Amino acid sequence: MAVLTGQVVAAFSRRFIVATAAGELPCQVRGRHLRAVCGDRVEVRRDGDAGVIEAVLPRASLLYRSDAFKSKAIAANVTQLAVVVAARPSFSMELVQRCILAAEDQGIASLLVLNKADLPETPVARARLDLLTRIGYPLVTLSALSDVTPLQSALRGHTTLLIGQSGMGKSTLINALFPGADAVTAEYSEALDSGRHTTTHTRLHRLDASSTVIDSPGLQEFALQHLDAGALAHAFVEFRPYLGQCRFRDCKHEVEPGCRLQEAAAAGAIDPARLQLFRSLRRLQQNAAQRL
Ligand SMILES: Nc1nc2c(ncn2[C@@H]2O[C@H](COP(=O)(O)OP(=O)(O)OP(=O)(O)O)[C@@H](O)[C@H]2O)c(=O)[nH]1
Ligand SMILES: [Mg+2]
Ligand SMILES: [Zn+2]
Repeated sequence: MAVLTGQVVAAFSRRFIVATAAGELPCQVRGRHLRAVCGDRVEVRRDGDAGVIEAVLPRASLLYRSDAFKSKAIAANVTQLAVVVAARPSFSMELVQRCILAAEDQGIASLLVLNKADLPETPVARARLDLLTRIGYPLVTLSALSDVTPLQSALRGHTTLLIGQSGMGKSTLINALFPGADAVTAEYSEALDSGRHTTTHTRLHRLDASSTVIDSPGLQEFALQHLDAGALAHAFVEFRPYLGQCRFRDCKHEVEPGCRLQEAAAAGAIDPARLQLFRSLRRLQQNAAQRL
């Protein structure tokens, strides 16, 4: 029985597809404690047409989201997050920012993708993203139904995770980038069921030897309970120059005198909306900590 190395390209709850030099193998994991996620590099013991994941190799990054009760790994070894939004259905700027904060915590760069540029409401959606483009997050505007070349160069050399709410067009982008991927897409109906998403599992696609793209199920929420207050502040990239500079070492950046973040917000160096978001997320964390 040969031992192969490979990469997890699809993760269902306890079943996986691993791409190896010998092709794609359906796999299970050995034992109860080993956890594998999409993007993981693994050692597989091959047994005929299937395999068993024996070991997960060290991860460069592990992106996860949480709620008050549990954390859930989304993908491993991601080097770039592409948050996909569109003018329709409407998107939540807070959700977009939460995704980016989780990525920053793992040292993962983020890119904004404004899809469905053919929709007439696109300039309004574009204006909402200013909050993030001003900080320096790059934005690619395109229409997955007509031309994805604006996105292609941004994907080179990266393992990119496409993330976002249902109906933004992540799987449509995948189909345009990978003719043959045959990812299921569907019109999103807010009226039908707010918990519905079309894509139900993560799937990794290889663009070239050094570039891969991962499709993921639509998000309804993205909690950050796994970040403590310090990590949360650090995840706001534009706060970093001010951290550790407040008069009080345990400054909560609320109403304390000598708070460098409040000063920076008053001076227009950071956006007050971002400081507000930091405060509300921090309060959420505290409430969760009290419940436990
Ligand atoms: N007008 C327009 N519609 C688009 C575009 N891209 C995708 N759509 C449509 O948007 C709908 C949702 O697309 P999907 O690709 O299924 O969305 P998704 O983000 O993968 O959704 P989940 O898998 O639920 O997370 C489909 O009806 C697509 O045809 C675009 O560029 N322009
Ligand atoms: Mg999808
Ligand atoms: Zn402060």
